[in-house]
Amino acid sequence: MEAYYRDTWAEINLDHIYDNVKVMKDRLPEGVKMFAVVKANGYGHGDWQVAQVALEAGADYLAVAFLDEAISLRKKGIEAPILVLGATRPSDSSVAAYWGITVTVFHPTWLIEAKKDLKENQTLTLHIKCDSGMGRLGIKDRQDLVQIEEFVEDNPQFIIEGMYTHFATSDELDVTYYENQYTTFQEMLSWLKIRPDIIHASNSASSLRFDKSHFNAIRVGISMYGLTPSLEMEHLLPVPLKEAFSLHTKLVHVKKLKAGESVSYGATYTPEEDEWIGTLPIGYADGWLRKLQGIEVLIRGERLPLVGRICMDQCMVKLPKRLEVGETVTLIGWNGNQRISVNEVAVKLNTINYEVVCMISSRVPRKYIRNKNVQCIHNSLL
Ligand code: PMH
Repeated sequence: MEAYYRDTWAEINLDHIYDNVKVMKDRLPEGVKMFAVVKANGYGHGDWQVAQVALEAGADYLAVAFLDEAISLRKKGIEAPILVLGATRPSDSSVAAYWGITVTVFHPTWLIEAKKDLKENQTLTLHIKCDSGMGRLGIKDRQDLVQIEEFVEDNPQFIIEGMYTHFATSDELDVTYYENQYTTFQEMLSWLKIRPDIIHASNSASSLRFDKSHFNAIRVGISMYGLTPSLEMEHLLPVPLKEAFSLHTKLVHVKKLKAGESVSYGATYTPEEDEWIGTLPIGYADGWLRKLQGIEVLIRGERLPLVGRICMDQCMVKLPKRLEVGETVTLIGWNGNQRISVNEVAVKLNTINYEVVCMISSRVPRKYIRNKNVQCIHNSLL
């Protein structure tokens, strides 16, 4: 049996992810840990595969958004510590403890509820989340932190391993808001009676720009995938990053359209002269959104525009001449000596690179490259 039966696939270069983790880990002072953020299926790259290679390259801890993502990694054999960054329902505490997963506590009442669920012989490891200015999850008041510490003192089933916060603007050139958050978090740390082992605040942007906010761990997502946290700070990246995600398809049909004939739903594209048109088996259900009408793709190193509306499963490309069915078409990545970057697609969509890699759906099989060879192929359908 083949790993997939369609001519569309994403290629994930795990060698690049390895190099990105290593180059960032090597910059850190001795003793500073690295969390590899593999939520959202490793930002669309594949959580398990990215987790494996990140750990190999020196990451110490994994981070995901919610409990299901953490359990999924455990079920695939990942034994490294995993932190759930988002809210875990207190009624799922015993499940988290069963799988040995660290959860985030962001309010004292959460602990009271969680205690009801936890079995007597179970322990649950916690990181306290502080809201220093993100306005999302986290304690803001000293009293809440005191209550959390007191509760844990009286309930040894709970272990406070870490305390953290998250920056809202560390990828922006103006550092005012970042500095305010940094100061607020420092103050929150001073409220603690006992300082937990792991203090962390930095995402990719702040860990690459501000050494002072390393504390003793950083949480790295986007830069591990080889992408800049923002275009604004791209020139400030202290290390080279290698993009890991590329997206490819093949010409499945090539035909000549006569002048005046149209392409796709709405007949929005009508060439004035006879024109060669190629059909590609990728569409908006794969995450190649309708808004990408008009973007260029690469064939034999040449930039060619998508014409007509993008359909659910297919779209059409304007060809310079008759080309053969089976020709490789690159939507993201290198083809010949031309490249379409994730950022180029993001700009076209008026969004950020994070969203582009996350939006390529699970219908698209992922081909993993390790040590320059295809290591495995993951197809969520078969
Ligand atoms: N820590 C937390 C709490 C996060 O939410 C994220 C990313 C990271 C670390 C990693 O950030 P980086 O990818 O910039 O390195 N979270 C999100 C988010 O919620 N929306 O976009 C990125």
